[in-house]
Amino acid sequence: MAESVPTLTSIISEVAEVAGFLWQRGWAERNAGNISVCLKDVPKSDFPAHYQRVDIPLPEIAGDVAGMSFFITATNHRMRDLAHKPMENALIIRITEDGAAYNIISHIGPTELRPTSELASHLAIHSLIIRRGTSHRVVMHTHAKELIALTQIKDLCNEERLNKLLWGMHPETKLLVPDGVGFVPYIIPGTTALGEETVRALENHNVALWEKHGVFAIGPNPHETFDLIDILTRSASIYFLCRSAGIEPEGLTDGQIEELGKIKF
Ligand code: 2HA
Ligand code: ZN
Repeated sequence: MAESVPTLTSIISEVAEVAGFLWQRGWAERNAGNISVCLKDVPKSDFPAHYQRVDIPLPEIAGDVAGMSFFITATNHRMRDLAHKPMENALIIRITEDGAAYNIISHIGPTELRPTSELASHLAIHSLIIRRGTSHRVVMHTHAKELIALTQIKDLCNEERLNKLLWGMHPETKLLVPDGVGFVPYIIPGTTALGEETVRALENHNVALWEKHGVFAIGPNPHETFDLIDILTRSASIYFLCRSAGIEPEGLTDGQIEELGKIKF
């Protein structure tokens, strides 16, 4: 799939389009969910020349992303509104050179937008991506109800069992999400501890399920990040379709999943 051209305008319109998908899927009630995009590849000339130079302190030093800018959804705003008016429901922040604070770059005005309540998790994950040096730029959190429902089943709150179930419901899940999901036991939303556990879960995966809360995914652009969540929810939906028809789904065998793992997609 073609990489999106990293201009600020194209990034903002792609985030807006995907925000609409999250709403349409029923994964983004009220202010639910948040998206951030690292703008390190965007040309400097794309950025507004003027911005508020107030330093807003961060709870933890974000050294790995010091000096970097992010397009990030605003706290207490709706995905369905962002889909139509991205710059009224999201903002650009720049982390200060010492990593101790951020400035709001784009938004000058009375509405005083502030970044998502999950800023700590977003910055911790972007820091992980920077340390890894991969082409991932997008961090996406949504309340994908099909995946949340899986984490309501105590027996499934385990990475091995979750991945066996998700891969077993459809062969393409293993092909398209070969590393599966990480699992984060329940932690209060918006906390640094939740960010730390999410980073741990994403060490070996591009998707982490938050127990009884939602999903976090990372990817190179908004569409491909959405795809990961979309594919996993298809598997979860097949599981629940079978269960609601009174069938315990058989799933693919370990051998079939292993065989799929050898295919380069
Ligand atoms: O943005 O989804 O987890 C609101 C949330 C918090
Ligand atoms: Zn949430």
